[in-house]
Formats: sequence, C-alpha cells, structure tokens
Amino acid sequence: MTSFAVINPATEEVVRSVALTSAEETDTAIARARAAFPAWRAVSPGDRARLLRRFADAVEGDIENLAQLEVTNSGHTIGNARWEAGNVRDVLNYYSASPERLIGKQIPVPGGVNLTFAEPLGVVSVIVPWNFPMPIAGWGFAPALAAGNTVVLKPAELTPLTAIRLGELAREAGIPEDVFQVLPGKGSVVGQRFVDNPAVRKVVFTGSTEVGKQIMAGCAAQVKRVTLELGGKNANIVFADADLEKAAARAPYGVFDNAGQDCCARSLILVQASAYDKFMELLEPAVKGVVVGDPGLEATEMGPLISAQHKQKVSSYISSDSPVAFRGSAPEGDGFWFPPTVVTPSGLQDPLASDEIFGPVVAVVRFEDEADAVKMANHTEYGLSGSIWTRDVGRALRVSRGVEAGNLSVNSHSSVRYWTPFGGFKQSGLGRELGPDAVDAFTETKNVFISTEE
Ligand code: TAP
Repeated sequence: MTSFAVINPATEEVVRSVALTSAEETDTAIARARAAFPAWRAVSPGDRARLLRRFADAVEGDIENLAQLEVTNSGHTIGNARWEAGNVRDVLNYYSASPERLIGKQIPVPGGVNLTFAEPLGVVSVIVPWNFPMPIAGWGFAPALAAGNTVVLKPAELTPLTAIRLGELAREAGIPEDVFQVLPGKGSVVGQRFVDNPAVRKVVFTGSTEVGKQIMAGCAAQVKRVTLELGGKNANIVFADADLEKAAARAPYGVFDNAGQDCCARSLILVQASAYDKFMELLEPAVKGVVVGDPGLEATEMGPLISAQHKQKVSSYISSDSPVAFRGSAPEGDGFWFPPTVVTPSGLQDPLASDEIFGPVVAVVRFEDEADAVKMANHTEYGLSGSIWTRDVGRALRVSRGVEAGNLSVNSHSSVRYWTPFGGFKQSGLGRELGPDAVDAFTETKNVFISTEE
C-alpha cells in the first residue's frame, strides 16, 4: 500500500501520512457498499432520519476539531473552517427531513390506481476536490444517504483529513460502516473505479471541467447517473448607479475568500466606464486591507494556496509585463503564499479575464451599458455564479435573467445556502445540488399501475 504525505500549506510541514486506497481495495469497498444497500434502504424512514440527525449532532460536537484539521490540511482560515464544518451539520439536519418526505404521486388513470415511488439508486459515489473538502462532501453524501443509497466517497488526495474524520463520526453516530465509506486515494485510481465499476450507480463529481468531461464520457458507457459541479469564471458587474463604496469594499471578499480557490470566485469585475475611476480608487485600499497570514488566527481573512504546484500555476499568470494595478500583501518564507492581485487587461481575450485562475487574481474590465455588461458576463463557456451591483431593481432583475449562470446575487456575493439550489449553466456543470429538490437526484421514479378491473 502506498501513502501520501499531507502537507500544511501555510508552513510546508508534513502533517501526517495517509494510506492511498488501491483499485482492488476500491472494488472491495464498492462490493461492501452494494451488499449493505438492501438493509440500509429497508431502515424505516423515521430511523434513517434519526441516524442522520445523530450524525449531524456528532459533527456539531466535533466542529472545533474538524475546523482545526482543515486549517492544518488546507490552509483555510479558522473562521471559514468553522463555517464549513457547521455547513456539514446543517446539510445533514436539512436532509434528515427527507426520508419521511420521499412522497410519490397518485395519478388518476382509467381502470385502476397509479402510484409513483422514489426508489434509491444503490451505491452512489462522491468525488470531492481539494478546495472545499467538507461542504462539498456533505452536499453529496447527506442527500444520497437520506434517499436510502449507500455511499463511497473519495476526498482529494491533497485534503483527506476532514473526510476521514467525517467517516469516523458517521460510525460513532450509528451509521453502519459499509453504508458510508471514505476512500482516500488518487482520482486516476479510486475515482476511475467509481466510473468504471458497474455496481456504482451514480457519480457525484465536483472538480475541474476537464476531468468532469472525462467522467461524463466514462459514465456514458454504462448510462451511469452523473452530477457535475465544475469550474467558473464569474462576473461581478458593477453599474454606475450602485453603492460604489459598498461594491468596492465587498469586491475583494467576493474573489479572495479561500485565496480565490473557489469555483464561485468573482474573478472578473466588470465596471461601468463612467464609474471606473472612482471604483478603482475605492478598490485599492479595500484590497490592501485584506488580512493575509496565519490561517489559524481569528483575524486572518486569507490563507495560502493549497500546494507548491498550484502556486506555480497561479504565478504563471503574472509576469513583469502583466497589467497589475495594485496588490495586497502576503507573508514571506515558508508556505504557498500569493498576494491579492488586481489586474486590468485590455479586454476579455486576455487569459487574465477569461481563464479560471483559481487563485487571488482579479481582472477589472470596463463596460459601456447594460447590454454590453450581459454580453461580457456571458462571453465564457462557464456559467456558475455572478453578482450584480445596482440600485435599480428592474435592472437587477433584467441582468439576473440575462446572465447565463446558475447562482446570481444582487448587491452581495452570496452563492451558497444549503436550502437553495446550487449548480452551473453551460460547462460549469450538470444537475443541481442542495435545496429542496436535491434528493430527487438520488432516486429513480418508479411508476406502478394496479388494475382494479374484476
Ligand atoms: P480536479 O483535478 O478535477 O479534481 C477533482 C477530484 O477529481 C479530485 O478528487 C481528483 O482526485 C479527482 N479526479 C482526478 N482525475 C480523475 C479521474 N480521471 N477520474 C476520477 N476522478 C478524478 O479538480 P481540482 O483541481 O481538485 O479542483 C479545482 C476545480 O474544481 C476547479 O476547476 C473548480 O472550479 C472546481 N470546483 C467546482 C465546484 C463547483 S461546486 N462547481 C466546487 C469546487 C471546485 P485527486 O486530485 O485526488 O487525484
């Protein structure tokens, strides 16, 4: 068995060594999940709900530990990491209401009675990226378990620690071992078995658009169900009639949160030309004021990038020729640090304005009018999120309807609430997670007709 050395990205110190699951071990785990499925789906709705609530309580009791693990493994700020652990608890509690509400329909038909049932799929697999290890895991496993499926989950190789702990907490809460298994390992090994092993009935994938396309193609061979949450290049559109002070003060947190390693990061700021100079004047102190440093300190607002390799990728976008307007600060020395950086490319053809850099780099570009803003926001093949800053409610609604993205916010940068749907248009994904309907994506509708004829 090979293992992986987990590195603290803020210090570059080795935290722990984690064994990597092999392809054979993955198949064994899938077989166990399959064998556990009939008993799990037969657990009465009330008991399944109770087990999920107990799991939520176990997470609640471990929030500080989970948060510290994420600070150490992923460099998330302690404030964010506590929110992320709390999100797992909330998502479990929210979907604990589902087993008792998997309600079918009675549809009027001649000659009998027609019923529909929401049947679980069987073994569901969840593949998680390194940028939000806890919430993204929970968005998959909570509704999947609630619907009566058994789950195999693969955290990103770089960030397995909180997922391993969540697996332990599930067992402590009384969820049978084979019903929810966490398999740390490589995407090309464990993730690939999830796609290829026919006993897995669904792949829930969050990650890059490139790998998502491969997963979708692989799943096609078995018509395997798939949900994809992929990349984004999200526009923050600031109209001249907006509260410019507030728009500028909030803009850094719409992109630099989690060091920009967020599929919803508003990494393209589109500013109406007549307000551009004023906005940039206000943006500079806001960017320079972002507190970058030790993620374990309460006051820190931005930590390091996840790895040396990722830092290299982000750094490759900035050279001495880059149109850098201004930058914030970052610690020197050990750790994968990169300062908040504002660039002003001449247009959307520049990779700074069109690539998902996935780091603390934001491009600011001018637009002329409303039509122009919508066209520019839609220039990308992505379509995940975005923001609109204006005081004109009609415009806010028109632009919200015009932008081709799954999650928009007006006069804020919020994307994720566990009780509202989340997901992407175009190449940002397929399907929706969270919200009242997420459980539907983990069931098949079965139609049964019962003849009443003599
Ligand atoms: P990826 O490289 O795509 O990795 C995501 C996950 O897929 C990891 O667990 C990875 O495993 C696994 N994987 C890699 N190759 C695979 C394969 N051939 N078969 C099955 N699984 C495979 O993405 P990343 O770099 O970790 O994450 C960043 C990307 O995720 C960004 O593009 C970001 O926008 C996107 N993202 C999207 C969302 C939503 S909700 N739309 C949320 C977060 C992130 P290993 O890396 O462990 O080998």
